Amino acid sequence: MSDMVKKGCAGVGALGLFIVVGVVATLVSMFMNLDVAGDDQVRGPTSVPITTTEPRDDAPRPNDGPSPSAPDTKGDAPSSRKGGSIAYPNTPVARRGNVKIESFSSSKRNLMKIHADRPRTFYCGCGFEPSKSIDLRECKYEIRSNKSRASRVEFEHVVPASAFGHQIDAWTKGHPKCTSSNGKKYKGRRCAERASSEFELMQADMHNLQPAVGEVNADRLNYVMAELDGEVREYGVCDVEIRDKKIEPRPEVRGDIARTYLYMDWAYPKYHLIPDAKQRAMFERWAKDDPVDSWERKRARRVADVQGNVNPFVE
Ligand SMILES: [Ca+2]
Ligand SMILES: [Ca+2]
Repeated sequence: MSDMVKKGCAGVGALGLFIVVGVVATLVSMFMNLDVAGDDQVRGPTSVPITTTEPRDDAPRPNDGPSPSAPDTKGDAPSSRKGGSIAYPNTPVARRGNVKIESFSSSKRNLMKIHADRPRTFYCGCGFEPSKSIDLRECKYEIRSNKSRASRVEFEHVVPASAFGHQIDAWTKGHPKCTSSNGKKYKGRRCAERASSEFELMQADMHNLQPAVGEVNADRLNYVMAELDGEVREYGVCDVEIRDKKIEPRPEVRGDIARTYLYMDWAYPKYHLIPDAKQRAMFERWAKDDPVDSWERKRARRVADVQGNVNPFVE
């Protein structure tokens, strides 16, 4: 073989080796890229650092339950617990609810002043006088059955007093303080009012109280908020339906009611006043469909001025 042919063969060999190395490097690079892409596809929440500061949903919560003893001072996150999208402010629990107004009767007096420039009942929109009498004809209200209570305004608990009262021992079991002058023991709401300052404060929380036609208040009892089929009118033109232990309020106050429930659930978390995700979803929808208006905001601020705590869902 001539020198020229030998040099040519060596050159072709070197070029071949170079091409092989290049192809292998390209394949390795492609493989690595594929691998990275695959890693991205499977990378999910597990790659996000898991924080352990929030208590687990199923962790024991020593402050839960009906005992009105030590106040619950930890923050909590019921919005995530119940699957809601309206966030609960992380205010310490001891500063959320009413700790100032100690009697229901003083709340009622305060609320008559708060509503003085807008004396309209909540469910039916009937006007009322400082004397608490209602002009039923003006609002085309028709009495269903209870004439004396239909003619007077009463302050109604939007979240019923029994919803939290039933979780207080004095209500369900009685208390040594609950003995009549004739020696007879009693329980229920009267005993909770006498023996539980925690119940008194919750019952007197003005954010949860609205003026209502007494008859509607009487018929509502402790029934839950709901959407009912049909539009029966048992109270004249007033768009409120009460049946099957449920109440459907008019659309104009559904957001106000939702924000009251959210407030009560947030302010007094151990009572779980929005008991499940379905109710919470309904209230969140109501809150969205009936946003805060100027009167609702004005009223909440007046209540906060007197009572000392805000409803953050109305701010
Ligand atoms: Ca209706
Ligand atoms: Ca409204």
